[in-house]
Amino acid sequence: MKEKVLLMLKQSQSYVSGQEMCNALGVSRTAVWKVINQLKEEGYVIEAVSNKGYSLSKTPNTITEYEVRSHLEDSAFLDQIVSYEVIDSTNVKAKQLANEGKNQNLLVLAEEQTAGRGRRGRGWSSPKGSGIWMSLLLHPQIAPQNASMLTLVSALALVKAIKEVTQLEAQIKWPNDIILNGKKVCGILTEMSSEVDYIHYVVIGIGINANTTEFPEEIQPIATSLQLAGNKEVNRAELVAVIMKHFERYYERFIKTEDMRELQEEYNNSLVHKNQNVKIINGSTITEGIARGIDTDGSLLVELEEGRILPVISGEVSVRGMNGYV
Ligand code: BTX
Repeated sequence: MKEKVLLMLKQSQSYVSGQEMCNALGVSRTAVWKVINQLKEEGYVIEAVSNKGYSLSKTPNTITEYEVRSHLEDSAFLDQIVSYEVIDSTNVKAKQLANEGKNQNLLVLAEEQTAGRGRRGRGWSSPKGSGIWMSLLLHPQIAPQNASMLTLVSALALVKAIKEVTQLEAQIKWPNDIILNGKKVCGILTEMSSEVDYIHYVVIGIGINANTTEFPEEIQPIATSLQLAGNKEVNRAELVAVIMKHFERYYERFIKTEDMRELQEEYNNSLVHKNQNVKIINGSTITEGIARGIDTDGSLLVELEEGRILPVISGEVSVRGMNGYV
């Protein structure tokens, strides 16, 4: 009902009368009035003029299901979108929904996460209203050992979408960070439930500092946002929709071969460390070399001093620039 009222307001060039809404929706005037008030509480600015009706003059910058849907082009890719004001973690929610038997492509969105998760038990700062905290639940019929490449596929979609929406040229820090001006603007956490040879589901968690302007002290040196980098507020719902559009395209190309052969070149062109010295940190072992790009299996090819190429598999390693994070 709320969505329908909103749609009528958005589609109308001027005022929509209360009676028109009652007729179209088959409800009472009081019911329409209640929905209008709910929308106002959510940040929609709606003018009510007697004898004319209602008119929408401002849409809030939110990532609710209906705002995201209003930017999605016709696509059958996403079966369901669910959005929350506050949640512990969208990845946890997506996994829960999968375990409850949701076997569709589903997107979970949240305005705020109270226990946002990074890799290997680390946290992810997810303050209210400024970022995009979302998880995509998929059921790809691919070999489980190839699923980690979905992080790379997602990274490509993020770079492309950021460019389309903000004109900013972000880069990828293999395997799971998106970088702007040497700082982290997005992180990706891909999780999976599988048997040895069969995937039950994959959850791709994406955290984007969209309009964040202040970060907790401990991440200030390494974190930035799209707004800080571009000096412009980002329409978050639009960005989510554009990410999904590009993800769908890259995903289709990846699924055909279950490797990165079609996407390798584009990926390597966006690699922040391409042809740069890097440190590969594996526990207490540090290996230095020059990052040359990814291989078709998604590993990072690092040229060692003696000329040998070392394929680095994501998982336990961290990649760092020679003088710090990038
Ligand atoms: P990561 O382990 O590579 O990065 C986590 C590290 O990044 C933290 O230890 C901290 O140093 C830093 N960090 C924390 N918060 C931020 C932030 N907002 N911006 C920049 N740096 C930060 C990366 O893990 C994967 C993160 C995925 C987050 C998404 S949000 C939606 C989904 N749900 C969920 O719980 N996680 C994912």
